[in-house]
Amino acid sequence: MMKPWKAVKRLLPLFVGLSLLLSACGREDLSVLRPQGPVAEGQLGLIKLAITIMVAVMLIVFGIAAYVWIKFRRKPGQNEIPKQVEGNFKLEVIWTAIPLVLVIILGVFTVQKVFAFGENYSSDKNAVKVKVTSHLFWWEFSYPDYGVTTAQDLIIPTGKKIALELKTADVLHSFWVPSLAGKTDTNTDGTINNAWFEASKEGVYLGKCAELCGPSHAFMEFKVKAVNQESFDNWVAAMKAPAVLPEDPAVAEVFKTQCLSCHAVGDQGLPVGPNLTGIGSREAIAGILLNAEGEGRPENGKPIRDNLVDWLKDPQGVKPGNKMPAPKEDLGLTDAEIEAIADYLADYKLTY
Ligand code: HEC
Ligand SMILES: [Cu+2]
Repeated sequence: MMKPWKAVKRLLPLFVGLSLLLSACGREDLSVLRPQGPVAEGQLGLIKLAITIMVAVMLIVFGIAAYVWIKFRRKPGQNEIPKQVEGNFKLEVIWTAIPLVLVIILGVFTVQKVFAFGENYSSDKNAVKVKVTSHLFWWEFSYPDYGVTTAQDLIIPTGKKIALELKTADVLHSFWVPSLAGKTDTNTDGTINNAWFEASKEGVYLGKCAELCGPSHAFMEFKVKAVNQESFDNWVAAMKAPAVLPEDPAVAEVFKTQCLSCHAVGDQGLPVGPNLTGIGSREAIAGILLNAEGEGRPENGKPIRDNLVDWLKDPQGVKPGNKMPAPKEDLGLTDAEIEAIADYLADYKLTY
């Protein structure tokens, strides 16, 4: 037989590996354990309540079991079968009633939160309404009350309810910002899901698509950037300003004919792909190439111009299966034109 310490030594790496795996290797920005707003806080509260009840039940049940194993062990020389007991009415009532009470406690708090967090605030005057549309593999955010549309970075004011109306443009995706709220699916049957959240503090919160949707599902990231009310108002005003186009007329012409057939900047272009207004101020390019100037995780980022060049030279390399044609191979741009457009987009910043 294996000695106990040998078994421990063999199993230790497994347990270390599993605990790393279960902690998602330390992606703190994707943790539900660091809530940054009331919805995520309430959801974490439910997790804590359930875990507390489960741990208490485990301790009591395992404690009684251990007591029984030791107390009623077969003693040396004891050969007769012990007295058989069954059908103790009092005990059976107790162990039916206790779990019932526990389940009722869990149920009452859960149902209460499910209704509170499923509340539709889209006609609330104090809430900021945002229409979220998921696309393979990017996120579109439009603000019907302000007449602006953006992509990848959802800009919100702190301390306000954000009333989300979620739908998809293609397949099933799921909207998830772990530090602000749980997941909400974007349905394929045309129905709209409502959800809301609120960010208590300014900051950049990582969001992810939480429904396997295709080859670049894992790259379908976005950011929620919470700013103060004044910055938010400035951002809206800057988004509504007339479009800024490349200064060089030849570059502007290429950009208008080859890019504005799918993208919009300011009041120009078409909304097939992500809106590019003020893309120079974004946290990331295509949601996944982190910009060094951004606030998200700058230590991992590259200068925005380099990210734009990486994307424009090989969009399929960055996000396999995405719907953007390759500027060089498919749209016939030269390297010089691609770099000129990258310069222009990197400089297209919004002050807010
Ligand atoms: C056929 C439509 C189409 C054309 C034409 C097109 N794009 Fe795109 N573009 C897209 C789509 C769709 C995406 C989103 C890809 C993804 O993230 O899955 C995208 C993404 C981008 C992004 C990243 C956007 C973001 O929010 O981070 C940039 C930058 C971009 N395109 C620039 C260009 C430029 C410059 C041109 C012209 C040379 C161009 N695109 C032409 C469809 C198009
Ligand atoms: Cu998705």
